[in-house]
Amino acid sequence: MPKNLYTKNALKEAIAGKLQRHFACEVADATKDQIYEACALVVRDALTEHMIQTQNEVEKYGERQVHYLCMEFLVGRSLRNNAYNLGMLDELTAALKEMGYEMADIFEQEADPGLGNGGLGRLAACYMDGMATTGVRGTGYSIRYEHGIFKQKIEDGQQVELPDSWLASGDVWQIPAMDDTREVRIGGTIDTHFDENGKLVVEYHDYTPVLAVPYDMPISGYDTGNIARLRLWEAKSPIALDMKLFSSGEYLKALEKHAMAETISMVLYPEDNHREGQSLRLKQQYFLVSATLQDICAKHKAKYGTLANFAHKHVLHINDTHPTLVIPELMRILMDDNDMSWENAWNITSQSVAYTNHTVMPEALECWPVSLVQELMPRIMQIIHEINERFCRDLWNYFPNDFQKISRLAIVSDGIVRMAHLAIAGSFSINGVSALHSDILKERVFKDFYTIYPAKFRNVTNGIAHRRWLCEANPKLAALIESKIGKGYRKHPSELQVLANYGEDKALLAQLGQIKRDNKLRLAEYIKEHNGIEVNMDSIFDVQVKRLHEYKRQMLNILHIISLYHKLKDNPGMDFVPRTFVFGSKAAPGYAVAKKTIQLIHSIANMINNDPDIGDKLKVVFIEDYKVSLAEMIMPAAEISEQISIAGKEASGTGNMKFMMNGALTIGTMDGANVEICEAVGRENIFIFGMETPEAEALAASGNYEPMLIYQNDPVIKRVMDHMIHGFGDGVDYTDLANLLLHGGNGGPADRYMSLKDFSSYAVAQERVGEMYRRPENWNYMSLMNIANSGRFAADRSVAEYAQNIWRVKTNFAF
Ligand code: B1N
Repeated sequence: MPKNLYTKNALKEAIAGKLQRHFACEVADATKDQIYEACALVVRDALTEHMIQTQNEVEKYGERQVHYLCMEFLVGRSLRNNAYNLGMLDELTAALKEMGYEMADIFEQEADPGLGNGGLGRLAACYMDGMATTGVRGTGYSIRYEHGIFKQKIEDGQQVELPDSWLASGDVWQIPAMDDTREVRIGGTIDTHFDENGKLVVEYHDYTPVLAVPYDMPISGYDTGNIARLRLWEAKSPIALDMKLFSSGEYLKALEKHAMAETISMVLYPEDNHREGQSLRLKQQYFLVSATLQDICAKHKAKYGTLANFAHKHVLHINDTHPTLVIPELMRILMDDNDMSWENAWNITSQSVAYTNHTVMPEALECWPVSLVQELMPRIMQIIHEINERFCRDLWNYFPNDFQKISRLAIVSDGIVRMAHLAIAGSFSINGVSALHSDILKERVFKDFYTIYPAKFRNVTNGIAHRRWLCEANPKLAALIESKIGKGYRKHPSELQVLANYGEDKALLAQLGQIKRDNKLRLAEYIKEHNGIEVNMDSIFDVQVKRLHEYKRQMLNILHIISLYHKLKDNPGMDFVPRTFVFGSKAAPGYAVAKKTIQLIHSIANMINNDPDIGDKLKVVFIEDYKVSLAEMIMPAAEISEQISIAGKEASGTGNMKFMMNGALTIGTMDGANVEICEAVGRENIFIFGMETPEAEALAASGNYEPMLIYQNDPVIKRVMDHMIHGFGDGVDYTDLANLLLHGGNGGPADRYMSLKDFSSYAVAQERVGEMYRRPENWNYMSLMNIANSGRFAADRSVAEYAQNIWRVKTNFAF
């Protein structure tokens, strides 16, 4: 639909038309759900038109394209985002209003696709938005999981996982592209020999064929015709089940293969920052990689007739090591299917692949048993062995005779394939996701690789889609900002900086406070409705929403809440700045400590929220089923953003950026991107506490962390821990968690994340938060400084850095 048709009346007519054709109903009889779908179809028409144009331009100009491979894309809802980016949100809102509907109600009809776990998947989605807006020719590739991240229910304070079936209402945005269906081969055996011309022949026997069927989601850029496409592969079996085979015994075999194929895209693994060593996960990874590469190569060959210029035309960006098999798979395609020599294939491959590392947690670094790779993808294992041999020969030149080091750095060693080593060896660029994290990669995690290939290492600090997280999620704040500095920041986020000139503008500061209050009210109503808890509007909304993981230290927050409770119990009349602590978090279903921590939050919430001595001075709220659409309501309402991981473990964090951009103040450790947030806003506008990375790492390495000494010497901590050991009056036993903090678990060292060590400085920082909150004008000033300095954390900036320093493609972004 051309832009001049994005008028209220044209939209009304278009929506009515869709209702008539798709649901055979008129506006007056339509359900909200049908209205939503009609709106989505209208917006989709505009998108597909842009998508075709974008594809045609890519075809015509043959510019280098970026292919972003990620096992997760946590895209969130699409209707509002696309309408906003296409510049039709206001007209659509007005059109719906005249039809008798509130836009917000209609948005709520859309499923929130949970095709990811947390930060990694959401980052990929934010970068699609960034690529579309900055003019990068980008395609994302992932799996069309039938079941995304589980739906979380809380029963008796405990997490229960329910399947999420987002496809039921979420497929309006996905356009099937059956013609691009590819076949991926899993398992079986191979037979390699040279034919009479000396050409390598690879024969495949008894493998399981799996069809990869693509569905495309167009994602619009803001104020541009450029569209980024997200291609989601669905696994289908081509094996027709034929009862005639039954007597020959072939039927069951066929049935088994059929079922295996269709399982591949059935479910997203719900682990975050943890590797899952199951064969289905490896099949998923290879499925994604093989389908994607076949697709790119087939199109490339159709255009150029050769793959020799592949690296000039494509970048294959792998989001963490999960798609690392692109390296051997591209080698396979170049050599086996295109007769290329090893050397040529290797040059092309290693000049096409770029790798982003997202974690230093040892339990998340991927490795696969050789035997499993061999069983599921025998040809790929052969190629990995060859890559490894050549790589070790190279290592020998750098570290002659140092067998130990070479075996430590090898790709294959002790029957294990180390995916990160493969990714480093086979790529031209490796980057971390915050300045601190990139330094840790160079200085510690990949130190030896850094000595060999210093030029491969970079940093690109993460960024978030600021239009979604600020303009759309917080329209009142956006309107206030725009009344002062105009709309330029929508495309040039650094212009937010101009807001810093308004620090003395008392009226503006008051308006900022009022908007925060309005957003708090919306969250309070949600809490009232869903948790039955009445929260105090004058309390500090102190929020920790993120995956539940020990290193993120929700526990530290909880311990502090218990200590506040004790303080208030001792002296109920004290002058206390009221607080509402909000948690939202999913735990991996197999992660017992994380699940128990969720239960602990509930036990404490019960105790505190129902204690008449406490009244509305302290409340603890757990928001069930935290997801993108809830985050969009929570971020604008937060006043304190909890970013309290132990220093050196959170690669970046991106929630921290969303909070800041919405005017929340951070209480945090010097970890991940908190370091850069601190630098951006200045120490006076953030609450920093705790050990810094060198100290935390040294203490952990020394083995001298002795929480029992802290317990014995700090009466506040002692009382908190004793309370945990005695329980919170609901019969649930928490000695297991207490023991973990005080003595360590399973004979291991005491609490690797050293919550007790940072407790007192955290409590002091929280004390400062309370004092600052007593002076609303100062608080609002700090809030404004956070918003004003958040522009550098926009995804547009991150994407433009990737484009300039890694992908070497042009953008329209001005730094
Ligand atoms: O990636 C985010 C960062 O902001 C976070 O700090 C980081 O924790 C997160 C295996 C992961 N790292 N690794 C994962 C997710 C799923 C999985 O199966 C690892 N997630 C992160 C974006 O850079």
